[in-house]
Amino acid sequence: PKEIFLKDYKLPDYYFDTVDLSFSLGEEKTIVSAKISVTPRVDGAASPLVLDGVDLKLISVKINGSELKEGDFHLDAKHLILTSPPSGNFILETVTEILPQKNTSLEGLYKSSGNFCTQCEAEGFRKITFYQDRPDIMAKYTCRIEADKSLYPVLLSNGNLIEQGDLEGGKHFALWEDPFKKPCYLFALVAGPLESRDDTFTTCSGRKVALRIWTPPEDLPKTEHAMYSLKAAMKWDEDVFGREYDLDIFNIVSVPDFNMGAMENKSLNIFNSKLVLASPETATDADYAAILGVIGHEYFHNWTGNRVTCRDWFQLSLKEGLTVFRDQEFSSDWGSRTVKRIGDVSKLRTYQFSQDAGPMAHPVRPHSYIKMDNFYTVTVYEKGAEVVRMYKTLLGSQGFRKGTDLYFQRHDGQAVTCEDFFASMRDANDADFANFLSWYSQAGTPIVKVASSYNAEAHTFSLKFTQTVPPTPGQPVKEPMFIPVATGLLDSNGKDMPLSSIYHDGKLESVACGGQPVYTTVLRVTKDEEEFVFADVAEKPIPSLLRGYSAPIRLHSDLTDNDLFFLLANDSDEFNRWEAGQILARKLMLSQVVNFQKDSALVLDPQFVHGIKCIILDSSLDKEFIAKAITLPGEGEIMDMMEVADPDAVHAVRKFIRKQLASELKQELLNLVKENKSSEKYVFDHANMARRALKNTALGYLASLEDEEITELVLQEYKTATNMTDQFSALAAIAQKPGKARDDVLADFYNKWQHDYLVVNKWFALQSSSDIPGNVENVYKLLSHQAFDLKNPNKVYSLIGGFCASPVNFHAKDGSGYKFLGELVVQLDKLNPQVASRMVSAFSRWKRYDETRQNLAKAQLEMIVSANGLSENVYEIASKSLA
Ligand code: B3K
Ligand code: ZN
Repeated sequence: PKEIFLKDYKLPDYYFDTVDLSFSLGEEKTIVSAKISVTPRVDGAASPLVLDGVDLKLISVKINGSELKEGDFHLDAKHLILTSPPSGNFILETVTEILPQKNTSLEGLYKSSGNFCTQCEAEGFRKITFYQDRPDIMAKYTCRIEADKSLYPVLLSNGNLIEQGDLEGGKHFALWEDPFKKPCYLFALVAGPLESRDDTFTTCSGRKVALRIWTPPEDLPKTEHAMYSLKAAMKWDEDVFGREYDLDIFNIVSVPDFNMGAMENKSLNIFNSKLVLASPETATDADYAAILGVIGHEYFHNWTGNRVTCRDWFQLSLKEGLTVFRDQEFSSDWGSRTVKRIGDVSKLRTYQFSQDAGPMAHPVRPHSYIKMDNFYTVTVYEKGAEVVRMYKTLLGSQGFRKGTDLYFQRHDGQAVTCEDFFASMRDANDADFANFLSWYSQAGTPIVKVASSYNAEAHTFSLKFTQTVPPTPGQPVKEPMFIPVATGLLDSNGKDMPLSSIYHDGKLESVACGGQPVYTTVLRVTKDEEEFVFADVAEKPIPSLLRGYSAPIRLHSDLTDNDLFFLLANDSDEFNRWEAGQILARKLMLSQVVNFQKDSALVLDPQFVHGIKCIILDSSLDKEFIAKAITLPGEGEIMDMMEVADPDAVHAVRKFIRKQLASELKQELLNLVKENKSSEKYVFDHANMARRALKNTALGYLASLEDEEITELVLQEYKTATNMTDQFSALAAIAQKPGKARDDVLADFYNKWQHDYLVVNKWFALQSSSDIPGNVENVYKLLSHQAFDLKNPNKVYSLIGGFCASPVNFHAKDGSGYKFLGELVVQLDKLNPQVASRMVSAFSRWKRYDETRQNLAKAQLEMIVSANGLSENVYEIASKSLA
């Protein structure tokens, strides 16, 4: 397999100006005709034109109307090379044959439950027709689709419908024209028996946009929330970023077979149905929230990704980091900013930190790849979003907005790089960003230590920072990073102290801002070692560091447990209240892991119980915040902090603390359940969601007790639930313990919901991710369940992905979990390399475990790497994991 490097980027020799595509969709094969107007970049230089093409059968190729003969072109498994094209502009026409019905990779053109649909990002367009499949080739497209009218009554593509009509033999056609230039990865086509929910949105300049969400007819009632989300997103982008929609129509299509969440094709977004369809009875609050966020995300791409796109795939974070940031902000403005931030930071810590510390660690802008699909990662997306967030932290809201305005003004219609975004931010604000660009080029999570001291005579308070960035593959030595640390100081009453000025680099810098008192300031840490000294600090403060999680780093402060309990109770920065609780919980869990490994008794610190109790009883707090604050850090996060990860110890400790908390706070938890009963009618708003979250978190704790009465209570909750959030939480609570009650409700749930594949997927995931001893056996059985299908990515993510997410069973010491995954990856790879590659990633941190486990996991990785006909996708992850 060939590795591709950022440093080798070259401008294309040819540009494409217009592309006219024509599809004749058939049951056996599909014929694709393409007519492309080609312009050489440099006049007169007639270098070969290399077109990408995979799994295509070439029928004919013409230049300026005359058919090329053998010798005028060269065909290999991945390319069509025109050896000596004419100098000057010319017209290239190709006809190719493809087999969408046989395409199980779900990349290019394929069939999903009776519908034709496409997925072209990153490099799927080359499976549709011969093309320069790279994002810096931007052209205007038309697309004519011809198909059987009764089987495919709806024919969609990008842009506006300009012509349609009936044809002989029961066929019909539609002609679409997209007035905007676009890279081919944004091309889309859909054909099938779909119906739409229709609505309109009037833009800020008064244009009326038709909105349509397409699904099979029976699913239409479940698109109300998606439509609500779309309209909210359109309005928000106008209000917050000044971005107006640019066409008269916006389509969303929902399909059940899709490799990822969704795709932002110009004016024709295609979605995994689990991110469109929702009803109170079948979808949870988490599903509703995910739909809001992803509908927003794909819509926001219209400006950040489509109007301004990436020069090459190494720049992926230019659109993804920025668009994730935008969807995070959209969801924050919709609900609770703190709770959203907590969720996003937890995700970053659990998945991105782990990736950043393992063999697949790569910078936000990777330096190389074998398969681009492997780089749609938490690093490019979530860490990329943190990088964008840091600009905003440094510039403030207004400065940040000036930066994005300039970015759109300068680059509309262009394919650009991360430096271009950086330059817009800098130039619009005349800002000094020091070494900020290294966030794009250096991998690894910076570790920052802080030591504090108070000088009672001088009334100064000093913070000394030391930073290191750990080595990552290909980057043994790192430069210091530019880390914005938002900081406040609390007085002994827990109130924020006004900040006046800071000594730094031998200068006294004023913090004050136009006479207004300042309570949080952003310290710019740019060196290996650096000191900041706050002046005029009347008493010894407790520092609140990295407020709102102002940089994606691991922070080690010298705060004592008492300081942390104080922050948990008092910090005006709600995020840091949660954070203080998490730091305490992590310390506690790690200390008990040591006890477990020494066979000593596990104990729960009463001060911790008290801290949790205070949070539960604090009626001034947001209920969803309380739910988050009483939830312990995940097992992965704790294992990540250990020399040798010990899944059994971490699991036992987390279970012990949960049960102990439940028993000591039983009454308080019961009260939470009682006081936060759901309203009869399901309402998706923050207040109602928060009540449900708190009640269900309490229920989960209670169910860990051996207590008949509680089992009854949870069963009752299950039976009387009127929405999926409550019903599924109760089911999950009961399913914690093996036994008849568990078996009965699981069977009942399946009977109730077997007709709804999205609910059945939840049922798969709940069972596969269970920590019940020896669960691998159940998962094998579920593989042959009638509702399971290895060809459907959602089912794979639920059953196989779910299993790998349960550390005790996946890392079972007998190797049964590893064997299960190894076998499945090899099978899956033959059907769908992208999905197989996502699954094989579960092995990548094998070196973190003890020797027995290491050997077992390594053997599976070696087996995979040596499998016949292995895809480049899986090869890249597996071989890098072994290296
Ligand atoms: N841009 C797509 C992801 C495409 C993944 C290709 N393997 C979805 C998104 O981030 O919005
Ligand atoms: Zn995206």
